[in-house]
Amino acid sequence: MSQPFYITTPIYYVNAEPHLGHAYTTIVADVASRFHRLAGDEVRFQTGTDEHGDKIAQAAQERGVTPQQYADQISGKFRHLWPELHITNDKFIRTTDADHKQVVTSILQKVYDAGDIYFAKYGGHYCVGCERFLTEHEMVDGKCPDHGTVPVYQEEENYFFRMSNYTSELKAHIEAHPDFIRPERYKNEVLAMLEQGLEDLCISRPKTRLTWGIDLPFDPNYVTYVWFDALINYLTGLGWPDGDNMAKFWPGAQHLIAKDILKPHAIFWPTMLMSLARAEGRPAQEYLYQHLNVHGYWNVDQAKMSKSLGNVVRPLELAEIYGVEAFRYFLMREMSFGLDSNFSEQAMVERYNADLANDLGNLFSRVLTLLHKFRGGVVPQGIIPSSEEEDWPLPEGTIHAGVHPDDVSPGSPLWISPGQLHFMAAERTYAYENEIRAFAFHEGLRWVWQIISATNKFVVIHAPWSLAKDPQKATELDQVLFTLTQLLADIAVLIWPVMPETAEKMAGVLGLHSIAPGMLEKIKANEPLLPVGTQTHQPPALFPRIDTKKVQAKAAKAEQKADTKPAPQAAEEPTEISIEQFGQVKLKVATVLAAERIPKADKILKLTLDAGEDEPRTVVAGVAQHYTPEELVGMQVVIVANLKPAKLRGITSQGMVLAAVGQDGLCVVSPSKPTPPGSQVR
Ligand code: ME8
Repeated sequence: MSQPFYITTPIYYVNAEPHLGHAYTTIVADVASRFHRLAGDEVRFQTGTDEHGDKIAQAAQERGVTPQQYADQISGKFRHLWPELHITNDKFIRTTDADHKQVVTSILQKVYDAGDIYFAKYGGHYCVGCERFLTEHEMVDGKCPDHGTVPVYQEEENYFFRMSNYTSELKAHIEAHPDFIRPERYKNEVLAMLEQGLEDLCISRPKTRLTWGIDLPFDPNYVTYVWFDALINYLTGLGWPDGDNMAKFWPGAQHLIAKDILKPHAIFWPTMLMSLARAEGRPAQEYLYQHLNVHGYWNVDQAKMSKSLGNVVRPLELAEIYGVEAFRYFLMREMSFGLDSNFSEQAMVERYNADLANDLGNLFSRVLTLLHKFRGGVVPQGIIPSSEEEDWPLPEGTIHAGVHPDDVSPGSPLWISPGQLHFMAAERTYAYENEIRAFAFHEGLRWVWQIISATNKFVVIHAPWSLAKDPQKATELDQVLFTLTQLLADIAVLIWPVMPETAEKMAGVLGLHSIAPGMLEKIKANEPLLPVGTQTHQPPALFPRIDTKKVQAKAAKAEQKADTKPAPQAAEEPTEISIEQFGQVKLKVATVLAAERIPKADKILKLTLDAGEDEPRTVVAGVAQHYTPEELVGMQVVIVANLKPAKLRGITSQGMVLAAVGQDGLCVVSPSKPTPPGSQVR
């Protein structure tokens, strides 16, 4: 049944140019939108830019332009990038749009009139990077864990939103709707925050400090706090309060964000919506969004992307080298939605060659070349048999029907009949659909690649070139080529949300006019997409192979450059150090979450450690000749936590594991009793 689907990305700050992270979120939203269009749903997809607040005012000031000029310039960069990445948003919203200002003003007034906003004095630790006050609990060693900066203590009179009043109502909603926030790990994180209790939210900034914002309707001396302003964009874009789109799309609203802005979306926003519902005398359920979908962070070459590390990935540069389609595919296939992922050009090239050039590209050109060679490029007579109807001749020594499609894994010696291949494609399409609906894109693509592998195997098993030699086998050859061509059409439909241009190119060559709603249903129902007699065209090379040697050489050169930086002079070894000097070394307990061998390195292991921090750390340790990875997992170790990161074999090591060097070899230092990760060692 067709359902309206409303998806939003965060509105991005205009203090920095678009990078890999922004591109990923927006591509995910595009893939989800395209999938829902393909499934016949009515879709609305919104993205945009967040333009008020301290950060933008500061960035504009540094460049000597007005905040509006600066916002216009950077917002334009985002707006122009999206079509280049084949993004099909229906709306691009800016928080400086007049209608948005109007909506924010009106919601503020309603919430104020209903008694949920009050005036009070407050002192707190303000992080400009986060644009919010951090609680003591959130700070690590007195710093913002996300920005590594010391928040500024500020005391002033401000307006506050009674967020704390909604703590139990929000908790009850999350518990009653387990997929309100997904994947589950983020739901648990939010429940833990609620468990600690909520403070009220400061929602104003005095104009003496900041003028770049929307005026509070009930006090002209203040502007609205940027998050209260920004979150409301999701309603403005639908024409709140009574645009047609509001009634149609808001009940199915889905937000998409990365983990960095979980708290504003999972706590500020739903409590704001609950308050708005209360102010209007409506049940909160009518205003709460349907799902918050949270993904992890992209790191680059194992390190956090940052200007200072010079590793910020610009989406267009990659798209220019590898093509937009391959770039979109890589991002969707590589990241397990919800977890962090590492970006490297090397990995991208490997996936490109394996999945796109070898599996998909070869299959496409191979099948069409055979079809042209033996049947003039015309889809021959054939059927999609049900398993009962199928009476396919058995080659000697093979196992026949009754084989479950799950057993037909690439490389297995099992036989696949045409009926089984079609049946498998239908089954995998159901699985693909479920995964994409649940935002598990990498899993969805895995199912599609199983179809591609099985089809490649089908070519080898049935060897059309041998069938063609025997005139008695003409009907068999027809059926094999019919099945293969239908499978190419199925695959084109399934990859369309991720690689629309490639899919349309494939469809055009196959004589399928367009990829349209209803096709997914046909594949699931085992109905052919291509009528018998369809004339196909000669296949173009979809994904020419990339020379990995060239990419490796480029990476080696970059690494060499980094390694040849002059080494610091070895200082004369002091015999004694002061307690202050020792105090500079931060030692911490950490638990080994994972340990992996590193190809072509027999002395070192890559360890993933829980050091009681927001994210696990990667540390490269020279213990491979003394411990197996399995022995280390679960073990507690002591690390030097403030050692300058160093790159070893292309991996950035964020610390050092302590070990005693005895006569019998090396022995990792471990606390004598289980100790919470992150505990200091003194
Ligand atoms: O937070 N990996 O804007 P922002 C994955 N204006 N995704 C990343 C990423 C990375 N390394 N870096 C950024 C804001 N992103 C607010 C939002 S919404 C009402 C206001 C993506 O420009 C990801 O989607 O800092 C993340 O949540 C977002 O960019 C943050 O964008």
